[in-house]
Amino acid sequence: MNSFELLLALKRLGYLKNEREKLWWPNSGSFEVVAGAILTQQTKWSNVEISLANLKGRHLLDPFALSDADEYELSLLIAKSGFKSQKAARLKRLSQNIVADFGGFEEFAQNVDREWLLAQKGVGFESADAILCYACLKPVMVVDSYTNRLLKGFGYEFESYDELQEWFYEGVLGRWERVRELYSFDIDENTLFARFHGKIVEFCKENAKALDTRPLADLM
Ligand code: 39A
Repeated sequence: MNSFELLLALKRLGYLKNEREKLWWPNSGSFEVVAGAILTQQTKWSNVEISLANLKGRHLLDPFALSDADEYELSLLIAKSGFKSQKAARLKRLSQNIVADFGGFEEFAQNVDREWLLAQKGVGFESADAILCYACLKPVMVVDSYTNRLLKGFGYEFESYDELQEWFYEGVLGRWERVRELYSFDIDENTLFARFHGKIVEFCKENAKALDTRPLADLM
């Protein structure tokens, strides 16, 4: 199997089922995704939504406002997402670095690279790629625990994050004309990878129980 065939299978099953957001991640292209990528580490997305709503209510979904926020107050607003002190400190420091190195979110989104993101405290491969794909709208595929789980179900074991990510790139970028034919609109690489990752998360969440007990071939 290649990643194009996986894309086809997920599309045939009807994913994305939630079409509210074209890029799947709510408010893609905004600073909110940067905050969400940190908050979502080791917790459920429903908890992140509560934290993000709290930050929004205090006008803190902005790198300048977060840079100046009181860290303790911040930790209370994001408490639902867990690791509240650590995440508050990391959010604040990341915001300060965005302001210091780029001067604002738009400049950050245009100019940041993976190396800069990976040098930030608390930003690993998955968070860096989520920020690149969904906040900065770059053609990057996010690889997470759902992705690993799904591919393992097909008997694939990858040695590293980069190797698994490369598997995704190879399978679809080498068949771009066929990818384009799957969509009723003119799809670009960012949109494809953003939605592809969303399909995987939706599928794994919907089939969480079955994935533990039944062969993947029965579900696809
Ligand atoms: N685990 C997740 C999600 N589940 C999600 N959505 C649903 C919308 N996002 C954006 C990130 N991580």
